[in-house]
Amino acid sequence: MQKQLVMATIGVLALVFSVTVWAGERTVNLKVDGMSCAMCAPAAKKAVEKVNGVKSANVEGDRATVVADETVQDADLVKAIAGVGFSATVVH
Ligand SMILES: [Cu+2]
Repeated sequence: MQKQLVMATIGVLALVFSVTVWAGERTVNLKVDGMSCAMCAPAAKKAVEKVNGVKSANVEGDRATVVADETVQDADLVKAIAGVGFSATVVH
């Protein structure tokens, strides 16, 4: 009985741990249109980094690479970029 309880506890902990890892971070790649000068990329980067749950954003050329919490929606990122005047589409 005692042993079963211990095994069950370990099982639950393992499950919680794996879910936590799964619900961790994800990387989203976006194509950003409308960036016409050297100041555009930093503006887009800054806008994306303001989104709640975004860990980091890198913009190079017309591509943005965003590392964010699993809870962050693609639409949140697109909306943030649209907010500073560019149009973004998620690249799969
Ligand atoms: Cu610009």
